Amino acid sequence: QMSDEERRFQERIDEGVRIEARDWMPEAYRKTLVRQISQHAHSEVVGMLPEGNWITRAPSLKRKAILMAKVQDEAGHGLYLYSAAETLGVGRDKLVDDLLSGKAKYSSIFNYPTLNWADIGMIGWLVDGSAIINQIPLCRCSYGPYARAMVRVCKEESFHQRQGYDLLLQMCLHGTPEQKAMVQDSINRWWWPALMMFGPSDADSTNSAQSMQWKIKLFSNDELRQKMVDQTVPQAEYLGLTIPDPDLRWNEERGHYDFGEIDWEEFWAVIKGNGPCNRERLQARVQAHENGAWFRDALDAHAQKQEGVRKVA
Ligand code: FAQ
Repeated sequence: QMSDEERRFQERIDEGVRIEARDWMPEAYRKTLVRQISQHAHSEVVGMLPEGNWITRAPSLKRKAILMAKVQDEAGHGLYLYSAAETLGVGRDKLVDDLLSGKAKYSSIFNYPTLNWADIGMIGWLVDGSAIINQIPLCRCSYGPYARAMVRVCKEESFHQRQGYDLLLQMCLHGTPEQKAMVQDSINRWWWPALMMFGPSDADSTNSAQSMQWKIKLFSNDELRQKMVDQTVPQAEYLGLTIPDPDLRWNEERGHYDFGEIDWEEFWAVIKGNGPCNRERLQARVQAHENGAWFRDALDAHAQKQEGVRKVA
């Protein structure tokens, strides 16, 4: 049973009005946004780790500069997103604590290792590619601060995706047979995890119905996943790669590619903390936080000193 306020709120959403930080909103709307935006922010921050792993081993100065710029963009995305979450009345310290204690989720994809240089291109192509498909609709979602943050994030992700594809083009079309084999090995490992980024199937997506009613989500998990497959298969063909799915085929009737069943057991295991790199990723973040303690202390000390100066004046 909706209260009058809730009914009025839903009407505004249905009319396409953007909700702003000071507007009245149901507590559950606030909560689901804090959950999704903070998870998204954590994904950007943890997402720096698999790529950061290759900065020191990039094969040329040019590739190294590109990779460093991309990783820095991701730090920036994390910061915009934490700021968007803060407009909902939750402190950044609390959000970071929830990540470090293992309470908050971040995208499953960042719990897989980057084993070869082609993985860097594969992340740009498949992971940023999927991220864009998921995030373009978020630019039109009902919560203003989140929607606006997404506009800039999406522009930067498009550049990330292109650099990934460019890296793979170089290896596949102009590389040695060994380099091409490296790319095939990489897609064999990243294809299915990339499809899992879109979340559980619609039937198992507990948050979807409400999030779609509130226009936080504009498309379902399965709709976006299908879009990713349809868009990516021709690109894989151009690279001369084989997608590791024997059930993948064009369905003339549907006008879409059919594809095989995702290993949902693997998906849920990764989400529950048991993926190949979950422990390593979290440990790296905890260590980074501990190593930064002196800086936070110095900021506090400085703020207190300024406060004292102001009182005297
Ligand atoms: N990983 O009911 P639903 C990037 C959880 S892109 C982990 O369908 P929802 C860019 C879900 O939270 C990646 N957990 O959930 C980059 C829920 O659990 P909860 C980040 C997942 O929220 C590129 C439960 O399963 N992008 O970082 C995943 O309606 C390269 C049930 O699922 C975003 O976060 C998963 N894959 O839909 C950076 C986009 N899927 O919270 C560096 C914004 C589901 O109830 C390098 N987020 N779960 O305990 C979204 O669009 C949505 O949150 C979905 C999930 C679509 C991810």
